[in-house]
Amino acid sequence: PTCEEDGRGALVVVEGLDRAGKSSQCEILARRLQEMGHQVRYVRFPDRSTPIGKLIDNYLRGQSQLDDHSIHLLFSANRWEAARSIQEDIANGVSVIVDRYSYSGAVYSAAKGNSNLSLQWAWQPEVGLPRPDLCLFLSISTEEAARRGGFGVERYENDTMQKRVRELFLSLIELPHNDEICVIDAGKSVGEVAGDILEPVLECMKNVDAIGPLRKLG
Ligand code: Z5A
Ligand code: MG
Repeated sequence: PTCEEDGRGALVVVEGLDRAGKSSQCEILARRLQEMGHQVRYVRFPDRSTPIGKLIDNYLRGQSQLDDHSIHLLFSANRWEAARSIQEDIANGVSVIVDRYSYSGAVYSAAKGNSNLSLQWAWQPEVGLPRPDLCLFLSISTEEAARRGGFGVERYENDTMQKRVRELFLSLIELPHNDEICVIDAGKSVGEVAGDILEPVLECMKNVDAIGPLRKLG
């Protein structure tokens, strides 16, 4: 009964620090929406399956060295290569749930210790990508994240980096034009967080035709 008739789908992005539970929540959300009769696709960035994604994967696993600008642009290119299919799905009434997007892109590059990439510079390649109708920011303290198991072996998985990432995320959220951001307390149980997420997502899906066509990031 809740199947979209001829309206467009919604673009819902899930962002947050490491181990905030983004991937777990995206999976639960996609499944729940499907069970409710909605058409949904789950997309995650980086998408390590494409040729660009494989370069990113090698870099993250420490198997290649790349200039900071270069890897930054690869992360962005990895979103651009998916942009058309996201737009098509949205136009066809499929809602797209995205695990990490442009906010991660800008923040992780700008947080790097000895890089001189500003947040403004890092945002520029994102301009023109499909703009989320809703961005859920899963907020978690560094202490709670630490309780969810130690860091993996990938680049960026260390305390200093995580602290900078957190500060930069918070500075982005406070920008007045970022009205699509909804902060979720991700320190609760998996089930509670899933419940808190569902409501704003359903609200967004209901209102998406009032927003008009999918917008572009500016
Ligand atoms: N990166 C970048 O630099 N530029 C970009 O443009 C993009 C990304 C897109 C890899 O990303 C790196 O790429 C990442 C950012 C950078 N760097 N770092 N560090 P990724 O998305 O592939 O990272 P990941 O390793 O898949 O996921 P994650 O983000 O670290 O985790 P998560 O998805 O937020 O959490 P999870 O996998 O759902 O859960 C983590 C654990 O916590 C797991 O054991 C769960 O069972 C547990 N968990 C989850 N929720 C809960 C609750 N509520 N309570 C208790 N335990 C929980
Ligand atoms: Mg994840």
